[in-house]
Amino acid sequence: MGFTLAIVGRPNVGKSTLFNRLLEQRKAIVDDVSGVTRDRQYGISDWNGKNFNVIDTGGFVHGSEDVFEKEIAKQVMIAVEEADAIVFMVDAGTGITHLDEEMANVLRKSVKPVFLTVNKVDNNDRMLDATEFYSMGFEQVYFIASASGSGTGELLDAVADLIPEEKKDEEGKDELPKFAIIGQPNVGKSSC
Ligand SMILES: Nc1nc2c(ncn2[C@@H]2O[C@H](COP(=O)(O)OP(=O)(O)O)[C@@H](O)[C@H]2O)c(=O)[nH]1
Ligand SMILES: [Mg+2]
Repeated sequence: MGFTLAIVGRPNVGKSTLFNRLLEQRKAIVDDVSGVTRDRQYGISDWNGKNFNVIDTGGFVHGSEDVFEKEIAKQVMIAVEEADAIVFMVDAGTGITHLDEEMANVLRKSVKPVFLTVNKVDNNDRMLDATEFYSMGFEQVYFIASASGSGTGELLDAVADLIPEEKKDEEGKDELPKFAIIGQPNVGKSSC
């Protein structure tokens, strides 16, 4: 199955834009309307020669504020369960919102690494505003602009650092397992 990175955050912060950038294809629907990506989307990305799965989580538009928040909290928990690491995305354009705080409360309880990722840091002014997100108390904070790709390299370096190297021999070829399967043929399924 390999390493899995989940992108979570309230609607419209730019999760699908980052997801598409990681996949280098426009798979997720990106839209100005909140909650366009309804379901989770799965893709495979690679960085520094390391492959990993990416989950783009959706937002929800139906229901009361209460239902909405519960659904988002549920999504976050599912993503956290499925993932090895989490990109928690927030928006430098809007600053910290109530929903960001709610999600942060869920994510602070996670034992998995969380990268607080402040998106839409398009320019220096935005960078100044974005520093308010340090107050959320996450150890790892990254400032990016998914639309242009600015800052995404540093984030991906940090993600890739968590992924173990695949074993290679001196010639760079994938190392084959150094054991043989012995026994009578066709006596049962191999468990290897
Ligand atoms: N200014 C700016 N807008 C962005 C950036 N990344 C995404 N957006 C815009 O934010 C809106 C929501 O993006 P989307 O990826 O659908 O957000 P999601 O709901 O979190 O998946 C779209 O209009 C994007 O073009 C960015 O780095 N800078
Ligand atoms: Mg989306």
